[in-house]
Amino acid sequence: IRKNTTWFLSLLILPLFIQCSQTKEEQKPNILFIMADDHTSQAISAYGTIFGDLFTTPNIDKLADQGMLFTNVFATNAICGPSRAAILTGKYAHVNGYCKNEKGGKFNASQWTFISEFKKQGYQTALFGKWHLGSEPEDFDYYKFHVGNGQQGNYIDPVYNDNGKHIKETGYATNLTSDFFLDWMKGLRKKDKPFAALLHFKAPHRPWIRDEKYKDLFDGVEMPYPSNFNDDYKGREKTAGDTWMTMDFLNHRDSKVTPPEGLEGKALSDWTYYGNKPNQAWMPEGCTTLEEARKWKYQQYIKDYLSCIKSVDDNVGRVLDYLEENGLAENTIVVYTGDQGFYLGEHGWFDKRFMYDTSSKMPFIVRYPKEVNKKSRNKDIITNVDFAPTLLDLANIEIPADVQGHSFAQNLKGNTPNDWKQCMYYQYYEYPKWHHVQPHYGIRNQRYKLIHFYYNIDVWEFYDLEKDPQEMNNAINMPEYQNIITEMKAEIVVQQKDLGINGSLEAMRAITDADMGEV
Ligand code: SGN
Ligand code: CA
Repeated sequence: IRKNTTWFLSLLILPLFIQCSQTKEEQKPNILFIMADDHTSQAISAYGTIFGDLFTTPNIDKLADQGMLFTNVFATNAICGPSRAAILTGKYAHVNGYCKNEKGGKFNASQWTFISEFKKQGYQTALFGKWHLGSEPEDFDYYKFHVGNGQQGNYIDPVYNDNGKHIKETGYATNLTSDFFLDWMKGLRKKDKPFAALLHFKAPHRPWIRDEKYKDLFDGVEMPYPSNFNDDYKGREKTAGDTWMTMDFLNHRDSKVTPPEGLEGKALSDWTYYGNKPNQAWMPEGCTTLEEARKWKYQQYIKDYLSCIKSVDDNVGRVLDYLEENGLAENTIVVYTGDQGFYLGEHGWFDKRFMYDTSSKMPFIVRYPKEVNKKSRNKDIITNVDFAPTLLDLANIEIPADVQGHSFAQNLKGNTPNDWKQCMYYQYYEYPKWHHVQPHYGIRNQRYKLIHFYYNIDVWEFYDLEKDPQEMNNAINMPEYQNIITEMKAEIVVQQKDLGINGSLEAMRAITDADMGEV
């Protein structure tokens, strides 16, 4: 009888044991890192937009509703490849080796990344959509990323690198990239392991091509303009006033103008990109002044850009539904972000690059029901090198000492540490292509920003963001700020030393001049 009882008891206990070990395994959080290329917070309704009911992002807003929305998250170098490299490595561009898109060469994908660490810890890792770092990704169990167009990818019938094989797919990139992610979730993924997946949309990157579904969206509507659309760049003539990113630089292709009949080859290509260079501002039909042309181009641009985001938002909805329907919503950390901010007509521009807030600020939303309060908001100063250590920290994985970013896991839980950093360091190297933005570095704290433009000009700018959130008044010479400016100049030296940046202008210029190779 005794023997039988023991046997019977062990039968009862065994499943409990299995149950326990499974629960522990399941408790490792999954990571779903969603990033849309050039998606800026002025185009997410949860952040507040100037478009009112004309444009909303209900699915991204749902994440903000169920999690934490951040208002002071910054890219440390506001362009694509460098932002992606900083996110993956938790290190600044000069350390991870990827400082520029143009002549930036190839990202060394065999270096440590948060993905390589998750893989090492037994996670299933995967990448979908935009990679844009020149090299082949490493440490992903599965990847399917955009090739063609220097890895920028295409909107319609794009070619993907599917685990080493180039495949031309049929359809619209945003939908396809989501399909591939969902296929992997349902199929190839090993379901007994946690996952860390990157879902990186090409949209809403230039040339802002819409899905058929949204071809008529905003027809007959005049979209509102940002209040500084007609910036005259006073006091910033050599910096903000000397770019190739005003509405004048939107070319025929951007503006979706049909080419005249009979154009072929080089003539067709010249016509298509006409507008890209200085003194090529062209007049759309019906416009007689530059001012009218700028408004006309803005209307086309903003409607296309926002239409691209409607598709992103729809697909975020599909993905969130899948997580919910499969019991994965509770235990998955969902991040939604863009690789940098973007100008939607502010200062009269499109594109990004500047340390000014509109382009350096990233939208950033995290949903993780287990640890993060619903509808929570955070305004701590955080940068893209902080993402990698934070995700590892949330999964209880040790952060290597050479990672430069800091975990904000406590901030996410609503307990910002008292000694949390008060300012961030920024540096942009690429010049003159694209868009002719002077290389610059600087620091920003909760109230002030100091920038030095250094390549072939020597210009300092200072902004009081409380009084001048749009950064229209360069206050570098105003007597009342001289003490703060002196302090911040000293702080720049401290930051550069801490980060291992050689602050000599020669060394910095050399990075801009270096040809690391085209992708
Ligand atoms: C392309 C775009 C630029 C854009 C860069 C970088 N020109 O070169 O307008 O700034 O990408 O974008 S295009 O005519 O080819 O569209 S990034 O997102 O990769 O940094
Ligand atoms: Ca980008």
